[in-house]
Amino acid sequence: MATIEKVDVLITNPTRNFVTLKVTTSDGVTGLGDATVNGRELAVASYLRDHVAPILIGRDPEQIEDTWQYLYRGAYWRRGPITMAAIAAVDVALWDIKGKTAGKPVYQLLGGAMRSGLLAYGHASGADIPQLFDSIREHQAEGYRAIRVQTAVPGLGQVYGVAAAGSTAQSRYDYEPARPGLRPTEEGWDTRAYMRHLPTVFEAVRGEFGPEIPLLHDGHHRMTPNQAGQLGRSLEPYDVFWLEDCTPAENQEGLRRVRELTSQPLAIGEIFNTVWDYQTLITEQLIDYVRSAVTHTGGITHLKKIMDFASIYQIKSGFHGPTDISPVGQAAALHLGLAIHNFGIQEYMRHSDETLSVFETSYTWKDGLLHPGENPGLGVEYHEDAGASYEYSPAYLPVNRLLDGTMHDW
Ligand code: EZ4
Ligand code: CO
Repeated sequence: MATIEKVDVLITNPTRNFVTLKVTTSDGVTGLGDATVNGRELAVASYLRDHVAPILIGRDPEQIEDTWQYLYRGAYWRRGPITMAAIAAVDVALWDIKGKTAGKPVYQLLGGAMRSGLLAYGHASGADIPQLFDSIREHQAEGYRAIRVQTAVPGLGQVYGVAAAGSTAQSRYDYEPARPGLRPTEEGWDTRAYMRHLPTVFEAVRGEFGPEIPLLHDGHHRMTPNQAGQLGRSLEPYDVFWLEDCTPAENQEGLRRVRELTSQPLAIGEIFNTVWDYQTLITEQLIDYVRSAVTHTGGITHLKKIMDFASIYQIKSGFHGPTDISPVGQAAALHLGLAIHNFGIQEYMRHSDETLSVFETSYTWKDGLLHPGENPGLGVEYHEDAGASYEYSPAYLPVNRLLDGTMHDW
């Protein structure tokens, strides 16, 4: 029996920080897992290096479920983004090893392909309507068949989801919210101004681009349940594919009020880390899409269970795929998405060329569809020399204040 012989934590910053776990077996097989938690990277790196790596040495790399339970139950302290990202990294690295050992892509081990490719959406944004239209056209030219729409709000400065003014398609591609620096930048926010403005944006976009193209929007945790219900109602004429994170869903029961008010499809879960965060949302059918990332929700093993649970309630996947999910995390999402019945849509932002010089991927993008590729395992190679040439440097997500200075959800 091969054993786990070496566990390395690799940190790199090819235009943004990434934490990657590399597990090596006594047979010389290596597996990769993504452990990047945006703005809190070193906490996961320490968790893995100081507390997980030493107890993995000597274990059987084939025992994925046992190792998952060993780390989850064995920590005693349950759940939380740091713990669950660390467990996810180990889990994904072990799936990578199992695939390489079997000579099969991971999706085959998960039951095989359910579809020829994964419908993906990209991020269009603009400071005003003409810029937004240009951005949507650029995405259509890139092959995107579904597009997320975010705009500035009149009277407010930089807000979530809008690419910084003056950035080019190359450097912008796409909206990246973490900013390098020793502390977070501050943004200003007014929910009522946003709620008045957004329906006019969707009216304009539908007028220009017609009824067919799936359009998405992210509310980024900023509304109360009543406000979310009102916004959902005002978007109903524009057939929005999903309204994401309409409230901070820590209070899952709050979504009952949103559902009472609107039939607008809802997506939630990018900051969730276990099935327990979804329990009420799923059993009461209070959402339509699960937004989790493999990276932040305990890995392929745990997110597969969440999706199987969700499938009973006709709830689909819409896995988180921003640039702070590394190419390893993105590949894991693609293998899982290809294999589950209740796949919905996959978020896809292309990584920078620097990132792709460290992480060599084999997933493909064609006619608006992603495919994880046929390489054994995840199909991602990590070039350690290139990675080591980009040193960690602190970067934080912004914080949000209401116009009177009150801290608000960002
Ligand atoms: O703010 O990935 O839907 N996508 C998002 C992202 C998140 C960032 C946080 O790291 O909400 O832009
Ligand atoms: Co989001």
